[in-house]
Amino acid sequence: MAERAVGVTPPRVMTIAGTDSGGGAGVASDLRALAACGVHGCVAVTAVTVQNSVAVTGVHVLPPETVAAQIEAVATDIGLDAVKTGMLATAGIIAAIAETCDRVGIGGGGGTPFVVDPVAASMGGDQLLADEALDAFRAQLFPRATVVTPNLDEVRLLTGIDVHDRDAQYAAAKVLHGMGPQWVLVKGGHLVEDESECVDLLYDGTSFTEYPGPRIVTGNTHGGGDTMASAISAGLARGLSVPDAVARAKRFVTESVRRSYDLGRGHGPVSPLWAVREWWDGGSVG
Ligand code: PXL
Repeated sequence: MAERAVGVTPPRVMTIAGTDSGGGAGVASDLRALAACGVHGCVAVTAVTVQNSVAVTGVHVLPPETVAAQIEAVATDIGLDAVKTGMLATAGIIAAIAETCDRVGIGGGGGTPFVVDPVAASMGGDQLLADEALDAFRAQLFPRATVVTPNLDEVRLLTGIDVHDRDAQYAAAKVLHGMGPQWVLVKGGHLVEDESECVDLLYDGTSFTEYPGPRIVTGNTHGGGDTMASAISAGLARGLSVPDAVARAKRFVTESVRRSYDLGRGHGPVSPLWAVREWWDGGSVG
């Protein structure tokens, strides 16, 4: 009997995030993006959201010890080449993550690359983070982060800066960098002054790099930020530098938004598995 060839184990990335019963954002989009980017996705669930394409109508938050235990179980057996965070829900969960990161060597100088996406609300404005948890983000996760990836709504919550133009985007990057992360990516998708492009801005405390991409006009961007942070963490796990991981993730997200689709009566999801889907649709199967 022919032996099955043993596959090469891909890099391993953990998402610490919430679930979305509509399958658009959070854990679902992260795992799709991680798979598409060629890494093995592991999961630490923080909260279960009751959600469809229109609204989040319920949130069940897991105990901080259960979040910490999921991270520790995976880190001490499977091992991790990068970690990303999404919806963290409460200050208690953030504290548990920070403590576990220190214990198992995630983030900080020399630790496993740590991508912190400071998710605060859904596209419809439903709150995904307790108000008092913003302080915990700034004090406990930002100093441990390899890169933080706020959108402009999250920038306003974290810094008080209302970004309406490129100058303010630069100013916000400086303020956020002062909170301790190695790199800051201020995403420009919500910047209305840019009509035909979305410019993301990367800053490491010394130099700025702009990442322009075409603006694809659609309401179906649910899960877009999660996909971006997941793709960055996959790139880091695969050994790319932060600027190269961001450049690749930016192109990947643009293509995922281009293939986004209608779902329900609200915001449809981006489509990180577009390349696999094209393979199926192309008749290469069977
Ligand atoms: O896209 C941000 C996000 C992350 N995680 C969960 C979400 C959302 C947005 O709705 O529901 C669980």
